[in-house]
Amino acid sequence: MTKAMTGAKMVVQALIDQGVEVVFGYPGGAVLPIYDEIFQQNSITHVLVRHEQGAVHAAEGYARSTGKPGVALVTSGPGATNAVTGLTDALLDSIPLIVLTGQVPTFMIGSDAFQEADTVGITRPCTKHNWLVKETDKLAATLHEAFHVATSGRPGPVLIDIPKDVQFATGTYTQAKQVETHYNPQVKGDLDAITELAKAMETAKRPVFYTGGGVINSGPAASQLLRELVAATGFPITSTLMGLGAYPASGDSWIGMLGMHGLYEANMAMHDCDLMINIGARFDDRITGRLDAFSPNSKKAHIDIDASSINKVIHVDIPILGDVAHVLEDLLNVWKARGRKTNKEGLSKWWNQINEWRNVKCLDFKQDGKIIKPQYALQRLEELTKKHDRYITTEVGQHQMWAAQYLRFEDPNRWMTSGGLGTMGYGFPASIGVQMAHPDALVINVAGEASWLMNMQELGTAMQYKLPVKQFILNNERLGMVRQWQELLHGERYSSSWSESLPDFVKLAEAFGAKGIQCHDPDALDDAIMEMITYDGPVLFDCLVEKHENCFPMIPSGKAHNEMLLGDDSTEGAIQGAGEALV
Ligand SMILES: Cc1cc2nc3c(=O)[nH]c(=O)nc-3n(C[C@H](O)[C@H](O)[C@H](O)COP(=O)(O)OP(=O)(O)OC[C@H]3O[C@@H](n4cnc5c(N)ncnc54)[C@H](O)[C@@H]3O)c2cc1C
Ligand SMILES: Cc1ncc(C[n+]2csc(CCOP(=O)(O)OP(=O)(O)O)c2C)c(N)n1
Repeated sequence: MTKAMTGAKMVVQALIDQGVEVVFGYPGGAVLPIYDEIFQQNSITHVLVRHEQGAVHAAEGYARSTGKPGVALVTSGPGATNAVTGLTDALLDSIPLIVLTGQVPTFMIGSDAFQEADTVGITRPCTKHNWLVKETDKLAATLHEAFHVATSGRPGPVLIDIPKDVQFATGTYTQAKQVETHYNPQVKGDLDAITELAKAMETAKRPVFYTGGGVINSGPAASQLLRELVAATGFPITSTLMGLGAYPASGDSWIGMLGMHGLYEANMAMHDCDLMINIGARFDDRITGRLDAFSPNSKKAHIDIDASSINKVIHVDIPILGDVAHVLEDLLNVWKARGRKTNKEGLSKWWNQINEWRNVKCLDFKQDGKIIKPQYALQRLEELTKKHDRYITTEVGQHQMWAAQYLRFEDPNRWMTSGGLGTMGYGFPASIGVQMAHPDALVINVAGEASWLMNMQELGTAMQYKLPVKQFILNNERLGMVRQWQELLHGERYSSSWSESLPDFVKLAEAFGAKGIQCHDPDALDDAIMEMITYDGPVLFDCLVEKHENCFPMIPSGKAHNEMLLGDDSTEGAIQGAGEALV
């Protein structure tokens, strides 16, 4: 059935037909017809953010915590350019987003019109795909295709630029099912390659599953199959920052996060393994460290839905192109049909070795004295919130890494962090997006004070929509991660890594009508955290922590996995000097 309607109405109709419930946006001249249509309907909730960067990060939080695409709507020119950081963030972390931008009327494009920017040009490198729609008749089909592209294969952000005259004009609405798409990424893996992997699993003496964000992207079935595979084989499993929760932190085979700030046992297992099974991870440089020293003696398999991800950084012996859930299902079937074999003797020795590495206790720290250690703050946060229906977002810096180390994730889609782009300012708006999707859940953004200030205006959004997001700020009055690198790698020359004019966060919260809590005393911390959790509204928690604490373990850039720095409180202390590290 086709129907005549304006372009602006088509936008709203297409969003409704695609099952969209929430749009994060900010109005302006070039999108007013769409805002007018939003005003006249009740199916979609529009959340007015305070900055377009906030809209896109909120849409990311919504998407990552639901598995559904996030939607943002912004105006032309500065609205679109403000969205660029969020788009790039979503592209690097494979988050499905649909970003709609207004554009000047078609007949004015190229005339330096008011608030004109070449949005498709600017966003081409930071979207999975983008479109400038010049005819109203093509708008609905483009919108439906955009949802398909954003969510199929490797997910990512897409953008549709809609000139104002296209919004005003009347055209024919196309239903989603009438749209023919030519983008159909391969989801089933090659059975020969899967059988080769099953065979390698039967004989491996030192296997390890190296899992990543692709397991989360693939959906809940992938996490279930992963759990089954790990339980059936008894192989150790590690994950990247982006994959936390796909396998439970309480699971028997969990050896912790790997990488630059990963656990000693996870990195050593990666370095010494003889079979590495990469499931939906992309050999990021925070993982590999020095490439020519990366896991020198292992056979490597890589399951990934994006052909361009395979053999991009690390050459693998068994490439498997496909969706994690599909491939794991086939892998389990093949491995079971071949007799469920593993090398039991080898595996037992391997676990003995891993347990020795575990004894290093790389996350140990001492909370003595009257100053709160950031690790302690997170340990207490974990203890007091773990039984809740809890979602965590983070900003970027040391606090982000400590959150990954000390909070424990049992399920997928509970952990939202900016991994690839490392965007300070991501966590607060992302927490707003998560809370919109899960109104009754406990949503906590673990933040550093510097990152949090980058999108602090969103406190207005949290107040307006009565979103009880908790902002847990580990305040070290420093750009902590930068300060740490300067201490370890730049001769303790602390160039511009602290702020001399931080606000009073309690008063700041109160100025917006939110609750502010400050805590500096380890003995008062539990009560203060409980006050935060039980307060029915947004809270800004200013947790004053040790200012010069460093985040360990740490593999300095350009070093190998077995050249990790450990903190003084772990059993072995610092293993190697960081002096010649490449930055
Ligand atoms: C300060 C800082 C420190 C960091 N330190 C660490 C660290 O110590 N350890 C760490 O792990 N990370 C760290 N990171 C994050 C790091 O930069 C990368 O973002 C992260 O390691 C990438 O994770 P990933 O390999 O799981 O890839 P993702 O970016 O999640 O990519 C997923 C991969 O899976 C594929 N994929 C997607 N969907 C599917 C599907 N359905 N089926 C199959 N494949 C699919 C994609 O094509 C892609 O190759 C740090 C970031 C910051 C900001
Ligand atoms: C937008 C942006 N600018 C700069 C950086 C570089 N950077 C990474 S961590 C960091 C310091 C973060 O400080 P804070 O938020 O207080 O967290 P801490 O490291 O102290 O926990 C900086 C400046 C970044 N990641 N993002």
